[in-house]
Amino acid sequence: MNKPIKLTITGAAGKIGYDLLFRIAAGNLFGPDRQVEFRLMDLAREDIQKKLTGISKELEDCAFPAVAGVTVTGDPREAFDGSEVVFLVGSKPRTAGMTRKDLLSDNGKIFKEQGKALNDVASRNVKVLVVGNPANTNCFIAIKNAPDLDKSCFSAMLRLDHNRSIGQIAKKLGINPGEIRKMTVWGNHSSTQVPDISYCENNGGRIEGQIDKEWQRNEFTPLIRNRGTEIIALCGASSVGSAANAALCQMRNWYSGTPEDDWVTMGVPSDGSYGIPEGYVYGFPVTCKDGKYSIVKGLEPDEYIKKCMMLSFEEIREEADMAQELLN
Ligand code: NAX
Repeated sequence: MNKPIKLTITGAAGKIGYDLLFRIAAGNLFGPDRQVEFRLMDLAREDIQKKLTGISKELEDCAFPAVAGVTVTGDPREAFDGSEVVFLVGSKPRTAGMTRKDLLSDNGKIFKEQGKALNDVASRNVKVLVVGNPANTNCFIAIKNAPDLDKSCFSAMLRLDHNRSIGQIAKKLGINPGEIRKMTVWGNHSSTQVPDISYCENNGGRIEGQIDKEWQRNEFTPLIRNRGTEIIALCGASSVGSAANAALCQMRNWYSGTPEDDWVTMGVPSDGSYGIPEGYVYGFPVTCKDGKYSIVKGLEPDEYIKKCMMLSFEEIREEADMAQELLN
């Protein structure tokens, strides 16, 4: 029998962490028979640790066969010790009226400290998915603080944007979302992101020929870019169920691979592809195999998309500049 997978969720006492935890424990990430040793991490505050203890008892009460053990901690080193799969969710969520840039000063520090702890104690093949916002830049900060880990151990979550795009295309065409392949969201997980349907296919062939350009530019793109804000306005809090689902989808593809003839969007350190300078964490189409991701090469974005891609990159560069003191 395989050894249990060591898996950490930070911010496990928060909304996304809580939702994600029970889905993984139920077998939605590795299958119901693959055992997982959970490390639930959140702030070391007494009230929060008490809540985590309560959550760990709830997990016991589910009697999930896949749960090999649960540790509750406020210490990142204990949380990441030997970890193979890590979800960095813990951070402040964006609230109404707050930009993602406002978040950087509060949340960036967390990813510096956790990057260092991962560097020191995590498995050398760890897969770290950064969910906490601003996700691309927090991931960049964590990478810079973990020089002994390969940068391909890290990715930032752009899967919610990817899934939102597929959901809207399916709705527009009146088809099942499961039919849609090769969606791409370039850039930053922010209002500058570039949802690009140019390569999307369904059973009827290329999607582009089935949807007019005007809808794409004037309705679809703004809707996807502003969906997070729309959810905050309606629910009074940022996305939870769809965010936990996206984290699960992104890690599942990374761990188990992408289907033949398809790809997914992940925020990954650029290798210089598509004119995005090396090292910056940017949304790219990727395929995954044997636990590794590779950026899809050879696509030819049109001039309009290229311009939008560079604008989103400029925002990422600006955020990285603002985070200078956290980079080493
Ligand atoms: P919650 O406020 O419900 O939970 C956050 C948890 O993180 C809290 O329990 C808090 O105590 C904990 N925390 C704070 N600092 C910590 C630290 N240093 N170490 C460990 N834990 C710490 O927020 P929630 O709704 O769960 O959102 C979590 C993060 O996900 C936010 O940054 C949010 O902006 C981000 N999101 C990212 C998305 C993406 O697509 N990349 C979409 C959804 C979400 O907005």
